[in-house]
Amino acid sequence: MREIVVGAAQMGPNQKSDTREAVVARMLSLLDQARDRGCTLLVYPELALTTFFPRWYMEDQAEVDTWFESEMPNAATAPLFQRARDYGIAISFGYAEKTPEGQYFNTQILTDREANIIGKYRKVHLPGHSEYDTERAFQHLEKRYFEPGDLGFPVWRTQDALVGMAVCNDRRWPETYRVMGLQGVELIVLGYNTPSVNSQMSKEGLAERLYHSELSMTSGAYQNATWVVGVAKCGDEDGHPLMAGSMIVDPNGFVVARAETEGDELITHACDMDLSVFGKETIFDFDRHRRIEHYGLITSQTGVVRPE
Ligand code: CDV
Repeated sequence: MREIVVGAAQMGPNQKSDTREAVVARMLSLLDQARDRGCTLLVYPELALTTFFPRWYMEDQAEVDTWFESEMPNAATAPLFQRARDYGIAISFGYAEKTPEGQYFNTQILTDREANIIGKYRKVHLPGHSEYDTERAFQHLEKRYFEPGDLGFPVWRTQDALVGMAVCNDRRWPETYRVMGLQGVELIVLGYNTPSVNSQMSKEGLAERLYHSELSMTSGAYQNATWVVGVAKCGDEDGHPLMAGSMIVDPNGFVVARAETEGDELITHACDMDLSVFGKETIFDFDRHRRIEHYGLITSQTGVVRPE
């Protein structure tokens, strides 16, 4: 059996005033728990090291830069990489990346069990806006602070499986899963920071937000016969509620583990990679059943064009 014991390390809120070191101390505690539960891969959320700073409007680029990491690992995260290496646990987490060329991305990395970074993904689907929006209950300025990811949706062979990544809003887009599905992905790991309320429609609250998140991940898992692990940063962050709902979904679209709190919490599951084989060889055997001659609009057109 090709088994990966996956941990989803849901994190409670990171306040604006929290240091990277204080956040990493909590990540280390989750890593200790993951070791006790036999994990070989531990997944943390999007922007795991800081608060979800795109909720704040900033004009001073020097201030914006304080939320970004210009190298990984760095002094603050070195203890996490060291302990992961000591335990033989691969890790994946999100952070704001500033490249040597001065580009800014919402990034997630994946290591092997020796703590070497073997994969990097940069968020493709950036939600929100780039200028201050007076119509919203709160800001979501990802389009101001990040560029769309430039690495596509690769998958990596590790722990005898094909593993891919996505970040937050990417989980709502079927294209995310399908591009990885076409590379045979067996496990998709993703982190998210999702406000508990829709900033543009206050009546869309926690229940709807949790439902849409689950709907997206379970359907992506089923339609591509892959494991999906979604990990939240949640709770009251800088006075803004983020939803929880971290979960591990099997290749048939069933939730096999689910977080119960809105704080630091580890959920785990021994994921059998071979569970994805049946779906990939039958109803979702892409090679036999896909009809790409009818899918051209998906890559030739971005928005909706209605017939006259
Ligand atoms: N961090 C995110 O990408 N959040 C979005 C919100 C804005 C909807 C999400 O898809 O969860």
